Amino acid sequence: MPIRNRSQRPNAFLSSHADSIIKDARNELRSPARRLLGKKILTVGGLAMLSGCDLSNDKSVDTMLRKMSFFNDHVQGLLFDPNEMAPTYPESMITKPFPFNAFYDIDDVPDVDAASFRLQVGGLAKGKRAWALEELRALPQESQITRHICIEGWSAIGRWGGVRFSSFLRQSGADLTAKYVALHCADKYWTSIDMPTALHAQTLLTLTYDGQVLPPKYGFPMKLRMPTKLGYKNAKHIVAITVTNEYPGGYWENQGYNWFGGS
Ligand SMILES: Nc1nc2c(c(=O)[nH]1)N[C@H]1C(S)=C(S)[C@@H](COP(=O)(O)O)O[C@H]1N2
Ligand SMILES: [Mo]
Repeated sequence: MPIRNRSQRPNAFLSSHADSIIKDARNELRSPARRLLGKKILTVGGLAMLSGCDLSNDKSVDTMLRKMSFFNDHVQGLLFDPNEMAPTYPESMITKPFPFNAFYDIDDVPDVDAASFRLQVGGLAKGKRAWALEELRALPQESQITRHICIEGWSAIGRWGGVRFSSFLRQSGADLTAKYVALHCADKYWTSIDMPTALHAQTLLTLTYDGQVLPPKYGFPMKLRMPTKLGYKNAKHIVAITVTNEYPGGYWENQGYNWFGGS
């Protein structure tokens, strides 16, 4: 959350009129031209700045921002074009070595046992199937060279290979009309994505990095790669997937990162 100036008093007018501000903004965005404008300005921080809001610990302001953040997710969801592809790159542009990042040090990367590993699919999915690694490797594989963008200020190009997530979800009997797909990881990290992104053609359940079995630091046994989303949405070490209509949040999202987290 962008804290502009903690010493300034919260804008009492804005905080007490949060509902009508949100309603006005929503009406403003009904026409397509306005939506385009929204694409440029409607970041959580941008919206807060536009409204001249001075963020503070004040509870009502916090509530307003929470609403704005949800509103922003909604708008981003509307703007998401399932047919728009993220750029791909030539092999020569792969970043070497590809950076490691997690909410802990590289020495604490989880060690997942390949033989006993089962990927659990639960929630709104028929059969609640569990997949062994070999079964996932036997499905048709695709690969992509795309850019991973981390909110902490770095980006890198890498090559990932694996199963198209939309076909995986179909084969798992997932309800594709559900709102969310939650990703639970071996390191207690979790995140969740919107169904249109889950079904995007470039969203891959990756099992390899640069042609090799995905190494532990990059998320063994699997990382969900979405070049349309920021790094923190790209869950590593996935052990369970839940299809749901209840907002699942995420490790960073619950600490203020934008939930939609993508384009
Ligand atoms: N399980 C898990 N997945 C995670 C994270 C994490 O800490 N744990 N960090 C996220 C963040 S913020 C980034 S930038 C990428 C880093 O992936 P990399 O180590 O392959 O570069 O993983 C994402 N997925
Ligand atoms: Mo990140």
